Amino acid sequence: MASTTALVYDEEMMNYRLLWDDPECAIEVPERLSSSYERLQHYDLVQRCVGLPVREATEEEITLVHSTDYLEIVKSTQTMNEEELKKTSQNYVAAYFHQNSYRCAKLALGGTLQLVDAVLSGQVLNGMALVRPPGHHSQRSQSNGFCIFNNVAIAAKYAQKKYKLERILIVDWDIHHGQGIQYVFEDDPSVLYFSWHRYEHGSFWPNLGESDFGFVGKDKGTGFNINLPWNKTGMGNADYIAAFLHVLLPIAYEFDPELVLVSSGYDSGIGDPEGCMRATPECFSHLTHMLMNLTGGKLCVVLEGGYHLRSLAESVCMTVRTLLGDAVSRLSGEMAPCHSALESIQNVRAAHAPYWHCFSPDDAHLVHKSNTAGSPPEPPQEGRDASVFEVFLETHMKEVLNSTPAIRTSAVIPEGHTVTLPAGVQVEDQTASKEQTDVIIGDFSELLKTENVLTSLGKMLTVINKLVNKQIRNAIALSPNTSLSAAVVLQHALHVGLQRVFYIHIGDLDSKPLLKDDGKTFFLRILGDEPAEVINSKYQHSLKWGENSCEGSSFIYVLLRLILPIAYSFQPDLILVAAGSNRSIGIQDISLLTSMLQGLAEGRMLAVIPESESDLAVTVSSSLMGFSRARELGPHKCPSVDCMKTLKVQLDILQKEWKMLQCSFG
Ligand code: X5A
Ligand code: ZN
Repeated sequence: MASTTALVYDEEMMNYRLLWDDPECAIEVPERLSSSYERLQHYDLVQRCVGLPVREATEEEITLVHSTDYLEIVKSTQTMNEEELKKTSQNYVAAYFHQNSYRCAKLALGGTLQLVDAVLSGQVLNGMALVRPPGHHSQRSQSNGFCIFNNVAIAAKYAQKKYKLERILIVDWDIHHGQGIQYVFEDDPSVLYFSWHRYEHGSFWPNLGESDFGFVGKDKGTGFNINLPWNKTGMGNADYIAAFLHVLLPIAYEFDPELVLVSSGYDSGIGDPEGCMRATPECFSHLTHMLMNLTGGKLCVVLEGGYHLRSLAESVCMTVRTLLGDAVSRLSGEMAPCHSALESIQNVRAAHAPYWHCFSPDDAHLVHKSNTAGSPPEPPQEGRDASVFEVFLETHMKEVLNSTPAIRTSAVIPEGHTVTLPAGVQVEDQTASKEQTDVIIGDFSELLKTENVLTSLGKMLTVINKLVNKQIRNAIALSPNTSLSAAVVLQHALHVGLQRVFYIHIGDLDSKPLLKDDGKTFFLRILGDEPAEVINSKYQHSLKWGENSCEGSSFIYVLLRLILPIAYSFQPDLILVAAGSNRSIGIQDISLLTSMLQGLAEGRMLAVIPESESDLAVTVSSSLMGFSRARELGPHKCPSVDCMKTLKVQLDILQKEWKMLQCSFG
């Protein structure tokens, strides 16, 4: 399967601009495209992508969404003088036309469709279209909010028609509500539309009642339109990640799309004069990564807004890097969603509880209006000028953009053992120095009986050293005793200076890990239904997720609602996943776990797998290589009511410590 990334760009889309004075439209400038493209070149990202030419969209394609009357009006702007252009523009809200607008709008749409074709024909895995004019505000017979043709809405119609797709997800992370997309699909259950947007209780543009959380779609499309209004400015990384984990992703996995389209506006990023939000560029890596595990990775990202040129360009680069499979950078800032974000998240979950199994009836109580009295103070507004953010981003990106290791995945395979791992996995044959192995032998002498075990442990230590030095990104180790190996590895990782290790053990433990409650390790054990000794403390948690009490393939809910939020709160610099016998979750779920967790710790992960389990080893290593992107499993089942109740009890306890678990403020 193709694992390449397409990039659609043509500087011809810079050939139109605002000709008269209009402060509202002045921010939508041609340089939005060139500065993004130049930044992509600066990071050597352009050459790593498959360049796709744009083309003009046909009239037939345009009229998949727009009326012929409107098409004729747009067409007629080609020959208008400035006076006439201005007059035509004034018939619409926040719109402007230029003699080249029609041509550029056809290229923007055609470019978007080129990307859809490349992804759905299997020529590439995913891609991004850098286009203008944007699309998500335009409507059947109206230009609106700088948008002329609705690129993403038409792309969805086109994909349905040409490739007979039955379920398409549109994720609109632009800071404005894409009301144009909502109107096209509001009664259509085959297209799930998610949008978050600056709303401020309706006082922010486009000031529509139907942008609020209570609008969930209509007729057959009821439940398939998700609006997450932000009622305060200053939303940041934690708020966006929480929105994905607690609202979008549970529904998205339940919906099980065949294609994901992103209305990718970067006016939701820091420094943008429209959005006034605070998400830093690497946040878009995380958002992108979280969508790459749906649909087997088929993801088309299409530019919408974004008006702070530097912020826009850096965020575009973070998106493209992630599409290419580079390691996801660590998120900066305190990982706790703000009060107002939690209020919005709770409201949208409540509004959608009747339509989606992933939300329990417990979620169904509404908050209605915000009760500002007594709520904690919000962070101060960023009322500073654009150059302040320029300076911030200059230093910030240097800290964030760490190099991706040259080798993606290493494997430690015991002597005399044969297993065929996916192409590209590098077998480790170097054992750690005597000094290093001696330290370990000291601590674990009783357990280290055979030469074989010692050699293979020595190689695991080498692998940890290489992970720390960024020579490799992740690794798999086959082991005769996974608990012991994990304990040794953990000890060594902390010894060589890692600060926080997130350790997940699935199934039986042959030997107890030596854990200190010093905050350097978070230990999560996933057990089945059988009785077992359970110790829970701040940094140790046992999760019962058995096959009897919790049906198969519903594990995604635990992953989204419990494991990832704790991991995001804990901010590990290594992820250790070990599997023992008597596991209660299947191979596909383990692969989903390792795929999603690669968004943390800069992708630094070691998976320790029992040596006898070749199938598991192959699946996990292909997840580590970035090949398997879940979604060959069919729709995710929903856990039983009992199971959800058990989960809820655990969440209530844990969320006092781990703020990213919160999805309500009550
Ligand atoms: C595509 C986009 C914004 C329009 C704002 C009008 N449009 N005030 O971001
Ligand atoms: Zn926007």
